[in-house]
Amino acid sequence: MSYYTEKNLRQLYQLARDQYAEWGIDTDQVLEILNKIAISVHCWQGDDVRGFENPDRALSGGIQATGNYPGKARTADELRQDLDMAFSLIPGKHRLNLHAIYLETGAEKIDRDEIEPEHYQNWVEWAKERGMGLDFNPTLFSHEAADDGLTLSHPDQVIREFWIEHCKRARKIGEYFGRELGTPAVTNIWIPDGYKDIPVDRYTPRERLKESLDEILAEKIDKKFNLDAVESKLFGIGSESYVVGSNEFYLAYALENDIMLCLDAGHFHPTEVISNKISACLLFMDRLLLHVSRPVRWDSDHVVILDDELQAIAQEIVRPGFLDRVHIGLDFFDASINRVAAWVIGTRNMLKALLISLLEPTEKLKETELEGDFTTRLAILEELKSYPWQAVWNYYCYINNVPIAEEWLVEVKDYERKVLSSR
Ligand code: RNT
Ligand code: ZN
Repeated sequence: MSYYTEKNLRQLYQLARDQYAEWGIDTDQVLEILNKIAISVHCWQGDDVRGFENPDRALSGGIQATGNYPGKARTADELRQDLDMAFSLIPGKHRLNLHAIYLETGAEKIDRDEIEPEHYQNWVEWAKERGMGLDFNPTLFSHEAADDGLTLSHPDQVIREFWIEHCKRARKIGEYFGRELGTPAVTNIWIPDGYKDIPVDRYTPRERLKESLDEILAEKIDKKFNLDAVESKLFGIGSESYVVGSNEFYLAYALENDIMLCLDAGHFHPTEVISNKISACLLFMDRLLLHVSRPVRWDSDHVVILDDELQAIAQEIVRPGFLDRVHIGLDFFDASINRVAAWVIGTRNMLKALLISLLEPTEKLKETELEGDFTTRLAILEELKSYPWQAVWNYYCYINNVPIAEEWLVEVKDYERKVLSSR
C-alpha cells in the first residue's frame, strides 16, 4: 500500500500548516491562490515541434528537438489524448498554447497565409469541454519561405508579405479563441531571422521588421479577446552572429506599441537571467509573457527542473503580487524521454516553484532587508528551504485528485505500454 494514504497526507499537511502559521502564512489560502494560476502549457512538447501541416518537414529556424523516444503524437487526436493524460497528472486548471502548424485541414493543403479559425475548431471544442483557455503562435519556421532564415525582415517584399499575412491571420485566430473561450488568447510572435556570420548592416533588417510588425498590428483587436506578444532572442543555430529581433528591439517595440514582451529563459547570455528582468519590465509595461525553459549551455530547451532560476522566476512573480500581470508559458521540447512525462515534470515543477514562493513570509523578510539586517535575511531564506512545502504540495495534489509525488510515473508508464508503444 502507498505511504500516501489520506490519513498520512492530512496529518503531514496539518503539521506543515502549523509550522507556516508561526510565520503568519495561511497555507489554506495559499492553496486557493495556487489553484487560480493557469500555466500555458505548450503543445509542441508532444511531437517535437512538428505539427500536422507536413509531418515530413524538418524542424527549422535554429531550434532543435533532439532524441528519438518512441510514441510521439502523429495526429491532433493523438496529441489531445496525450495532453489529456498529462493534464490528469497535473493539479489545477491550465491553458494550452498552440502553434499555427497544429491546424487540422482534412485532406486540404492550406498554406500559412491561408489559415482560418475553422482550422483550429477542434482545438476550441476540446478546450471548451475542459473549461480551458487557448493561446496561439504564428509559425514562422519549418517552411520553404523561411529556409534562408529570414521572414518578417526579409529583403524580398513578396516573402515579407507572405509572413505578414500569416501573422495577421494568427491574431484573428487568437481573437477567435478569446471570444469562444471567454479568456483572452496570448498570440506570441517569434521569428528566427538572423545571420550566421557577421552582417554589414544591422539596422535595415530591424527597420524592415519594425515595418512588418506595424502592418501586422495595424488592426486593433479587443484585448478582451487577444493579447499580442513579441519574443526576443540572442542567437539560434545558424543565427549566431546576429538576430534581428533582439531584446532591445522588442523591449522598445512592445513599450511603444502597448503590447506584451515575451522573455524566454533560454534567450539571453548564459549568466543573464529573466528573473532579474521581470521587475524592471513591469515598472513600464502592464503585462509580460514568459517562456519558462531551461537552457543547458545554450538555448537547448531542456525540461524545466526545480532549480534556482525557476524558483527565482516564481519569487519575482509572487513577491510583488504580479500573478495577474505575468502570463506563465512553458517552452521546452525534449525528444529523448517520454513526452507526456516531460510535460508533467516541467509543469509540476513550475507549480511547485510558485507554491514555495507563496509560502514565503515575504513581508517579514522585507522588513529585515529595510533594516539592513542582511544576516537575518540570508539566514531565514536558507532555513525556509527546508520547510515542509512538500507536505503542502502533496496535499494540494491530493485535493485535486492527481497522483502524489512520484506516483504519477506509474500512470505514465502504463500509458506508454497501452497507448504510446503501439504508435
Ligand atoms: C525559439 C523560441 C520559440 C519556440 C516556439 C516553438 O527559440 O523559444 O518560442 O520555442 O515558438
Ligand atoms: Zn520561446
